[in-house]
Amino acid sequence: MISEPLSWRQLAELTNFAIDSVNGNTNSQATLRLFGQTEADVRVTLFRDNHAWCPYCQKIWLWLEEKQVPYRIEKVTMFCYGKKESWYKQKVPSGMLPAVELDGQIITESDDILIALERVFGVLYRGMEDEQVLTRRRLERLLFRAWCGWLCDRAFFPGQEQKNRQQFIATVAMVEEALAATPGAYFLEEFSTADVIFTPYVERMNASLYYYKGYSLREENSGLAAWFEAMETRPTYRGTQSDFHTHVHDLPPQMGGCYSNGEPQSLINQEKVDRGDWFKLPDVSYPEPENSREEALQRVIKHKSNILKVNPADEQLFDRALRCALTSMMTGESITPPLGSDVALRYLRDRINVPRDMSIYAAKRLRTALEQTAVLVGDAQPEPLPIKHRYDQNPANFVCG
Ligand SMILES: N[C@@H](CCC(=O)N[C@@H](CS)C(=O)NCC(=O)O)C(=O)O
Repeated sequence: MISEPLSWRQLAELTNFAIDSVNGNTNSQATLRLFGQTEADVRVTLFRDNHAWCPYCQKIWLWLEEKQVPYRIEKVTMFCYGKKESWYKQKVPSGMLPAVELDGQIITESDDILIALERVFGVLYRGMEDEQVLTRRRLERLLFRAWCGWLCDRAFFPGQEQKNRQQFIATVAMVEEALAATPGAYFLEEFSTADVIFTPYVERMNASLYYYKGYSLREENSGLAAWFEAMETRPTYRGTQSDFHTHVHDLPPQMGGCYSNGEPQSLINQEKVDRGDWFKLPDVSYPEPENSREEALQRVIKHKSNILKVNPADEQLFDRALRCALTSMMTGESITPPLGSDVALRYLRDRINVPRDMSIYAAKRLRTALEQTAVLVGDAQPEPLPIKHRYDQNPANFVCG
């Protein structure tokens, strides 16, 4: 039984988590990816958003990782969470993401980017303009529109919510049919560009419909369930994969609003996503890696001074509270944090961003430790996360060497 939290030095001794960001598995921290090649082989720079929230960026990111094309990464701020870098506006005046620089030429629009990359590096099983891929691409856009039509509609008129839901479910049935038509779990006979195209929004649909509409895409559709499972066998996908909490709170500013239907199941799901148990959410199904706690600890230690700085609480009070939570995460011992630190701990709980900060299971461990420590001193909640912007996540606060 211990009553004092470990010091930062003692905590640091409990983790030796490290990744090879350049040649190891797909990860959100890399600024250079070589896949065993040399810097002289790099012909591509990917400009993507800082937080890994932009779905179109995820598409290009995943494709480059699957093809193991050596590339550099430049991270850019999205309008909804800070000021767009002027150097980027000089390259891409609209400021839109993603973009790539391929042999010195700037290309925008994710589909055009993939087509240009395919011409140089070859296709991912089948190309963007292949008839079978084109059919899947059209289906993905249909699903996207049905999703927006449900998620982003306030449904003022009687019956509108039900109509939107039915429209979405009818479109999902077409997706299920397409998946059932192939021998394996993917959209074509093998993993391909078609899977890359579906990934970003299907992941966001799974999270947002669960939370705002009480509808569990992954649990209610066997084809998509198998597809997610197959995707999660790929280290490339695992490296780009986000979680429910991150998505449901990054989407509103990007989508111009996401509207809850207020139904009992939605309220239950909202409680689970916001307050836990995060291990009971259908956002991941592969087994938890053994070192998820070490990963979470290492990531907090790395960004400790910025985490303390941006927290609204007194720095000393939060320093101790955070060490209580981390000690509890690593040792299993509950240690009561200072009175008044419950809001501060939950402020951080709400801002762990997957995969930007850490992988999905590490985030679940850290959120759980923060919540279990906070509850020892109170149930006060921080202000709800903003829905029109996410300036609270301005990357300028986290610039580090
Ligand atoms: N059609 C474009 C859409 C790209 C797009 O909408 N990008 C958004 C982010 S998801 C963007 O850059 N918005 C400007 C910003 O948020 O800064 C594509 O496929 O690349």
